[in-house]
Amino acid sequence: MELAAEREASPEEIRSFRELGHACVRGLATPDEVAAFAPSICDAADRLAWNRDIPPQRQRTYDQAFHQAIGLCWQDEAIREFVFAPRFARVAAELLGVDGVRLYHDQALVKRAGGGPTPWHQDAYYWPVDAGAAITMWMALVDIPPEVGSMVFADGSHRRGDLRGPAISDESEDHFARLVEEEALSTSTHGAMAAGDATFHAGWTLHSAGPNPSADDRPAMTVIYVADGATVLVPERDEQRLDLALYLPGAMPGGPAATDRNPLLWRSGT
Ligand SMILES: O=C(O)CCC(=O)C(=O)O
Repeated sequence: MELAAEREASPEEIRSFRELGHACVRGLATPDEVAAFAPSICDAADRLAWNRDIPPQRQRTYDQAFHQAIGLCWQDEAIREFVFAPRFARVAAELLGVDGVRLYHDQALVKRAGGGPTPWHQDAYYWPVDAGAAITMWMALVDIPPEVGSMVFADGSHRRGDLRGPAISDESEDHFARLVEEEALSTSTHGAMAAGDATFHAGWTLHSAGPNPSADDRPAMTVIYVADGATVLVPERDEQRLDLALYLPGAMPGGPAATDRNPLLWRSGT
């Protein structure tokens, strides 16, 4: 199945992303398209999640939130087609307002039936690239009911940059939940999702997600894009050093974020 047919980001999606730091794009993939790819993604996620075998007594909040499998596009050709889809990449580029985007990395996030909440965090905490040049797409691979829902975003938090909280953990949850409460930050969620609906959020957009009280797993696939022409920054912390080694192998601070693991996925006019 081809995911080549493109679509433009709408003015409302662009406004939402730029003003609020997040946007919801309903129906970015059709139910048939998702049905063609989801089994490979879910099967790979089940086999390859790095945190799938942690015994319950050693699981941190983060491990209880979801099984996380990274870099699936390099494991399976069908998944590569999904992750490299020009349709998704074009929306990412247009929301960011850039001429082209490259792959930063992909990850499947499967919140298990009964799984816990996703603590508040900022993705760019981990990224050795300018947060304004990168964007996360999160796509529902099944219909997600309201009681499970999608992410909760702190509106406009992307404009505040690094809020200097800790890595995703109980500590980040405490730190950022206090910030949200003390500053009475406005939050929003796009709520229930149909398979193929996606949200996009900016690197510094503060976000979290609720638990999964349902009897069904909640698989989602994410693709993180970096603007074509973005520069690698000097890593500030170990998490950024690790991301640099894993997702930009061989790239040097000051140089382009464009290794052979970062193919160009969409460029305007091509
Ligand atoms: O799937 C979730 O619960 C959270 C996802 C998330 O934090 C992200 O994609 O940045």
